[in-house]
Amino acid sequence: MESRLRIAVQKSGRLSEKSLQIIRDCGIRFGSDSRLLKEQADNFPIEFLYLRDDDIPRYVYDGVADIGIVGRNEYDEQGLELEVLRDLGFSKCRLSIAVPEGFAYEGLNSLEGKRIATSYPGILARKLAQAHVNARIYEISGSVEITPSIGVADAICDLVSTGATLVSNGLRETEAIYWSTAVMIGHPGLFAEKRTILNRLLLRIDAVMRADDYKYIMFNLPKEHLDEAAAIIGGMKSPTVTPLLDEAWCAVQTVVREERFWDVLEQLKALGAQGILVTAIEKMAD
Ligand code: PRT
Ligand code: ZN
Repeated sequence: MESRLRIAVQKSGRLSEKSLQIIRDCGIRFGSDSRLLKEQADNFPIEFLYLRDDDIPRYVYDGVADIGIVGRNEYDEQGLELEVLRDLGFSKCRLSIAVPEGFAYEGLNSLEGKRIATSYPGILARKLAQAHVNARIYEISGSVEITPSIGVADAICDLVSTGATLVSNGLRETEAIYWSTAVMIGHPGLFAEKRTILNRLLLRIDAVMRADDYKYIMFNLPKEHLDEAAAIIGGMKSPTVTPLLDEAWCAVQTVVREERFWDVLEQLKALGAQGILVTAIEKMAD
């Protein structure tokens, strides 16, 4: 029987949609019926297991799944030794200390002897140990942000993205102790056939993620400014330059890193570039 790579993704939650989208962007077709526990792709040897995010590292560790997509926070909290194959960059959040109004927070030392509620006792304990702070950690699986108001804890350590939840519970974010994004984790001992499928998948994922980092731009430029434009664009290779009917002008095509894009655009305009067209790149492989 043909071997299939088993990937564990969150069944329903913050990671689900983007985890499946990145696989879809790799040209892999499947139904993504969230009522199912297991499903196969139509055109790639991969099989999905839809699980609670907390269970994903353990399933990969035990070899039930070969790879998985999970928040780095969950992976680090569980402390199972796996391969982190890729940082996928989405579901960005931080693990922060937050305190009620009136708590004079001056750093981790202010937590000495205090009760801290969290769903991430492992990461918090490591951080406190590094800072030589002794505190009492209360492990709670959810609704951590209400614990100070009901007298269960003096402070909390919880995931934050916008911070709105903390504010609406009368808490102040005082210090981030850990940063997380979604990661693809893998079983370190995959046998050759599965490793080959994994490498095919990673090649596609890299192409999708690289494409997100770049824009494709085309513009017309007075030829005399070509060297200056090339220096501004920098980047991977020299740009493609095509002559135009008007011999004083040329057409230029190239890719530019997303984070430099507005800078580059302004500088090209200053050189006299015209008819600037910008498009997103769908895939980009070496
Ligand atoms: O059911 P299952 O166990 O699978 O899901 P879950 O409820 O345990 O996890 P889920 O879907 O809530 O989160 C999955 C992962 O998303 C986490 O492990 C993080 O890696 C990541 N992530 C990103 C977040 C957030 N952002 C986030 N904001 N996880 C949780 N939150 C919480 C936060 O703690 C707060 O209570 O969302 C609330 C709103 O946040 P604010 O700051 O935007 O108000
Ligand atoms: Zn969970």
